[in-house]
Amino acid sequence: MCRVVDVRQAVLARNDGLAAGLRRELDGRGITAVNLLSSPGSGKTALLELLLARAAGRGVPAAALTADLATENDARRLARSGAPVKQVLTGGLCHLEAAQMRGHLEGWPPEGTRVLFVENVGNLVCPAAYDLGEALRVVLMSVTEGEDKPVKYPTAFGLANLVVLSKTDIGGAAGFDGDAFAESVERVNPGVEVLHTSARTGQGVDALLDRVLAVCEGSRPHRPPLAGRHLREHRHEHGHEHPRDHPRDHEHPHAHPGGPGALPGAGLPAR
Ligand SMILES: Nc1nc2c(ncn2[C@@H]2O[C@H](COP(=O)(O)OP(=O)(O)OP(=O)(O)O)[C@@H](O)[C@H]2O)c(=O)[nH]1
Ligand SMILES: [Mg+2]
Repeated sequence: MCRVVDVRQAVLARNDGLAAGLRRELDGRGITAVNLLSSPGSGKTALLELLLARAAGRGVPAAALTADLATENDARRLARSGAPVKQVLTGGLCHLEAAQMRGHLEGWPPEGTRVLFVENVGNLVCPAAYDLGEALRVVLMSVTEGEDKPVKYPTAFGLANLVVLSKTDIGGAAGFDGDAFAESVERVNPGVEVLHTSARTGQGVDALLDRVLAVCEGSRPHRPPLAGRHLREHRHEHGHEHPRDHPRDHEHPHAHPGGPGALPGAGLPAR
């Protein structure tokens, strides 16, 4: 079991190194990368369709790289905006890695691109561990997924620079409890900004684009290269994260970060 953990940590350490290089490279090319994470179907592509169109409307050159296990459906949808779009087929892999990104960014996107949106594979577990050299990590959750998802997926939500609640147009029909959701987010990522969006009504899309452009313009700090390192420090044999001082040889049933009895945000890094 220890050997499995060692191998996994080595993979993450290698990814961290590549991501750091990629971040510098993208900075040098004047490109701000935005990593979009969510479970399948939360509305990443729908939101990106609008973001690309509105970026074009504001004269901001933007591109999108979208990852999928098996289809090119999302690239087809995004290409309708007229923006440069690339589909990455992961061939069954549940996340994107910095090495794959680097391969796809040779000579692409075109010179002058300012924002590169990266739609990760729909999954709230695997992609959270992999830094892609992004300047901003946005984690989405839709109103039909359950208010407790942030505490159930503390790594994904805890490492977000920005949380998006999507499909707010159907929040009423879904009986969504906004207070419970806000509390759940606050427990794993205190103080993180939460934007409400709807790809149907357009709610929140301009606000989200504003946040992205603020990072581009340097008026908001870039994301620190933290994901892999944090996870290496806190990952256990059974795949959960724990506070730094947590005993490694414990029995499993106990409070996890963000779980019952845990300190708010315990074990998760500052943004
Ligand atoms: N009502 C409503 N439906 C939405 C909204 N955004 C997306 N949808 C619908 O939700 C479904 C999934 O949307 P996608 O944009 O494909 O979601 P995704 O996160 O890109 O999915 P994967 O790439 O498979 O992970 C589609 O049927 C969309 O039309 C929204 O804001 N409101
Ligand atoms: Mg999609």
